[in-house]
Amino acid sequence: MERIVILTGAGISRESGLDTFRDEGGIWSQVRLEDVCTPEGFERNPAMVDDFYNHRRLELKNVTPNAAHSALAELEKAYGENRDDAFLLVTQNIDDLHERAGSRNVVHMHGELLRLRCLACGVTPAWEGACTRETPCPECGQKTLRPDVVWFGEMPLHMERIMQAIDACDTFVAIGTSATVYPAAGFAGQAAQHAHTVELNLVPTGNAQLFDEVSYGPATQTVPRFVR
Ligand code: BV8
Repeated sequence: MERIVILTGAGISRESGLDTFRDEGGIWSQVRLEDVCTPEGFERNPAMVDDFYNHRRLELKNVTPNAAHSALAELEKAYGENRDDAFLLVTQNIDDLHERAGSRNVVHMHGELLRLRCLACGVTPAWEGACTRETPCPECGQKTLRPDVVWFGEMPLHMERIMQAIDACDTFVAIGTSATVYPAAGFAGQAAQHAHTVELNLVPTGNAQLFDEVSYGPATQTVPRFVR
């Protein structure tokens, strides 16, 4: 069976009602990345960062997966027990829409919105509600919780596993990502050395010339068509 790696970005969740980052009116036009998506920003004003992620947790409760998420879950079913990442879904997104659509082999390289991390004892509890500076860690009781997401300047997660899967894949598909943020933006170039590459995005990205196959338009149209 052909081995496939799929990389998704904020664009796949756009039609579920979640803002992207860099489109017009996107998240980085509403709040400064430096203030809410860096360790320095958290150091400077943790309450502002708490508010930013509490707002997104609340928003996530009111949205549902769309046809693009469902199409990827369908595609994964064809891989059955899917031994050794023959099908791997790598997402830059911190929402849980892939999982709620039924995807199983999902790697969140930028962490997860519905998880916290305790800076004192290291536990990463699932977290649906609001987290503030007064929220005690469920494990050690200390008030040292932060969002379990990867900020700029922090090491993305599961990189070795992702690199191995890309090196071994026959097909690499990038969906709904502007190819702006590294190291994710470098995956297409790595795959293009040996695999068939596909870009499914609203519009061509800066990586467009790296792709053998492209389809531009809303993900709820391009992804089900690609999967069929
Ligand atoms: C790191 C946190 C090193 C969670 C995010 C070169 C190499 C390595 C690093 C760097 C490098 N150059 C610069 C860096 C540093 C930096 C970086 O890349 N900066 C950029 C801005 C130049 N990278 C990092 O800091 C990374 N860490 O490299 O660590 C290291 C090494 C050793 C030890 C320690 C450290 C960490 C990056 C992770 C940052 N965290 N998020 C959160 O709050 O969400 S990144 C942020 O951008 C988002 O989370 C998202 O994950 C990411 C990418 O955005 P996209 O998903 O692509 O979204 P965007 O809005 O940009 O685009 C949406 C797309 O969808 C568009 O193309 C649009 O056309 C399309 N679209 C819209 N609607 C639809 C659609 N498509 C289809 N259908 C639609 N309806």
